[in-house]
Amino acid sequence: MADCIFCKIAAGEVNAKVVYEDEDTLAFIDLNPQAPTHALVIPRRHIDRLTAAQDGDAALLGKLQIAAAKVAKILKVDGAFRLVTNNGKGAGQSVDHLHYHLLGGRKLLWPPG
Ligand code: DGP
Repeated sequence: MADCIFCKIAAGEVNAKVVYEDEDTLAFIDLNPQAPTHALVIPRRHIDRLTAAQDGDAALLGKLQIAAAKVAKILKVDGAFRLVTNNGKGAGQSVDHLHYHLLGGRKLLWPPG
């Protein structure tokens, strides 16, 4: 997608602190961290949000989860972390490219706000 900031990061056109990448997924540190460890895990291919995913995206979504677990290990928060996606503006989604927030390094309260 031409105007998508996360597509640009995935293409290497915009800088980001990349902590993990493979052929289908990418993870980088969030610009506006909400925890000592805050990474975003994205598919390279543009999908607007989780509800825009199709049946044919099942393998990619699985890879995203596996990538997230690897990122948690790389960032040394695999003992305690939260993986969350904001789906839609009302849920706080500000970038229309599917991404999971991986948060850790502090006590994570439940329920979230
Ligand atoms: P959300 O509000 O759920 O759509 O999360 C979007 C997150 O993306 C937000 O925490 C800030 C982050 N973000 C936005 N633009 C950039 C960017 O250019 N680089 C990085 N590293 N993070 C970004």
